[in-house]
Amino acid sequence: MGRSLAQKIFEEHLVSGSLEPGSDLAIRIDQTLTQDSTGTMAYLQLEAMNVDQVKTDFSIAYVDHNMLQQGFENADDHKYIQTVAKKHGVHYSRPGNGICHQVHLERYAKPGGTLLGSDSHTPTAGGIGMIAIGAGGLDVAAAMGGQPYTIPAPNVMAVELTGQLSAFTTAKDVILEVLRRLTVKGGVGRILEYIGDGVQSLSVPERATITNMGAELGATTSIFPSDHRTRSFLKAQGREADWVELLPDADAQYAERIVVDLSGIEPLAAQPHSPDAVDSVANIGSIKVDQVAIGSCTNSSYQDLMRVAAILKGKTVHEDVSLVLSPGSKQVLSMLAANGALADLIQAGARILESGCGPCIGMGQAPATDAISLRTFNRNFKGRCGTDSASVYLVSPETAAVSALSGVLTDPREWGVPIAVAEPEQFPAEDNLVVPPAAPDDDVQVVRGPNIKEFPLNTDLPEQWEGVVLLKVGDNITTDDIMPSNAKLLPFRSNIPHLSEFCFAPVDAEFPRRAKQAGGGFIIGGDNYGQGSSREHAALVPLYLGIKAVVAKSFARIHRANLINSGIVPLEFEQPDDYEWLKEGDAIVVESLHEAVQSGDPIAVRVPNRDGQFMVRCALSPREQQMIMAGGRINVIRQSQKGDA
Ligand code: MIC
Ligand code: SF4
Repeated sequence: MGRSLAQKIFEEHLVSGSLEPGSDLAIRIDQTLTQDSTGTMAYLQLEAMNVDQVKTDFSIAYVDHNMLQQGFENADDHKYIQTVAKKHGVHYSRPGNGICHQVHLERYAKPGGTLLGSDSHTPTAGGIGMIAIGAGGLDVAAAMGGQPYTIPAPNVMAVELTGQLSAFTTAKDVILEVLRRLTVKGGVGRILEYIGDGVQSLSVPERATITNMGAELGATTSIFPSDHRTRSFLKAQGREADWVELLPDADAQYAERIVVDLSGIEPLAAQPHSPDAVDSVANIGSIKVDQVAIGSCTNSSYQDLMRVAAILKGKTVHEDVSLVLSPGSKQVLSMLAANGALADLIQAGARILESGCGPCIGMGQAPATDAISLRTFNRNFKGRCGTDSASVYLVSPETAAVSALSGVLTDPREWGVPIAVAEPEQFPAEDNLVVPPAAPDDDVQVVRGPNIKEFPLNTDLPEQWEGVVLLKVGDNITTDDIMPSNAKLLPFRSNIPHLSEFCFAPVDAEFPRRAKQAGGGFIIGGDNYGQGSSREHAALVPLYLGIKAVVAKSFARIHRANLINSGIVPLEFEQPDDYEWLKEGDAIVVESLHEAVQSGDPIAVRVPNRDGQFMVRCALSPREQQMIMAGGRINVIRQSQKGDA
């Protein structure tokens, strides 16, 4: 039977388990990446695991998120990451070098390899033919320590691309079309493998825009073949030696298949406040625009930004629009500077930010009250931009640029003459902002500022729990809802006590007070609970507040793993109707917890104040059971170290 591309790479890296859907799959990890907002925690965990030198082929720590230095906190975190990386064999990408995913694609991603990153958009590297997966910091730390990464074996879905994009329709519109069809939970438990004749019409950076936003589908990852286009990209990066041809077998079997005709795609936009609320730009109409933000790990390629520059050249941004540009990498920004395009952008009124995540994670450039912001980014969750009342639309760079000039949402096809930007034959490939690690026996002092606090640890699972329902939330709750991030909170990613005061702030600002007063309790969630960012703070902060379990209709993949890593039990409703019945303030008693965790059989949960009960299930793999019983993954690792001693 023919094999898919994903299957080939998994088989090559298989440590244990199988690819049979429903079973666990443990793979060897070749490369890891961290970024600074999840990285401090990941390296604290690496230290707690007593890992001296990383065991991967290549590990790198990027600094790209917490770039504003309003106080000492972010600079302290950078220093900690730089020194801890140097000590343990990790490369360090300095602030200014660019966004982890963009830089990794340019300089380090390799077809056929595996990459684990403490950021949900790690699958960007799938654009080059790599199995690249986002995970919590603890899982990445364990991979640095040489442990395999375990996931439930996903189904591989073929996304067959036919035809070719027409002028002014882009890779961004392709992934928005996939999101429109599959929704933000349509990728859960799946890998999207792009196949078909249309694939070769897309360059590597275009493919990476598509795999980047596979994260918004909840997919485990997305992948493109490694073909002649991959070879040209790697050659232009001075890395032709990293190229291998990697294609699915002609008779590859896929669990599911969808067909996307590229020729039929038109300019699209995701409307507030979800990446799957997609409609065509033409249908949405000429709404007035207050802000346009271009860049991010989704749309920062040389060609993306050159097309924007070509549209803006010799023009002026509309007087009511603030246009900000956050380029994804030093490489792209320096190319724009060298060929004059940067001058065209500045002259037109673009406000140029440093290479980093910037407004995408609310690190500055929050829009005005009730503003409409068009962004080439990947997430438009309510409040993420830093302004609760703002409405964010996700669009392509072309739609963004044309609208920045007109002041209203504009279909870029109105621009008329197509813009051709040739793929560069050579990129300036200098890695001078990447600091190599020290030699293993060098004496490196790890610098810890006062902002770096200990992370909470759980205790063994008790046999019985009682507590109240502290909060009931709806479907598709994001980790931005659970533990928001913005310019004010990001500096505290290594300070769980401080962050805990803002847990669930966008949903219910009173939650932390109630949780503390009750000494902890339970959260009730709907479908796809915990979608979005990989931040394990969305598990560690509730743990700190005494949350014992989350009972939900279903969980998003990375967040479920983060809960288990922290020893918080993810319980699923047996009957989704019971979700409707439960109320905030209900008392809950869970008995025979050990049996429930170890057998996976449904158990009854009593609700004494309403004289009722409901059934939940705790379907865990043996490995997950062990972590829950021990109160989290760090405890399991510590116990095994004691056993080894
Ligand atoms: C995001 O896009 O939400 C982030 C910020 O990059 C997160 C990581 C984080 O919360 O630090 C992600 O995508 O995992
Ligand atoms: Fe940074 Fe935004 Fe990409 Fe997250 S999605 S890595 S915040 S640019």
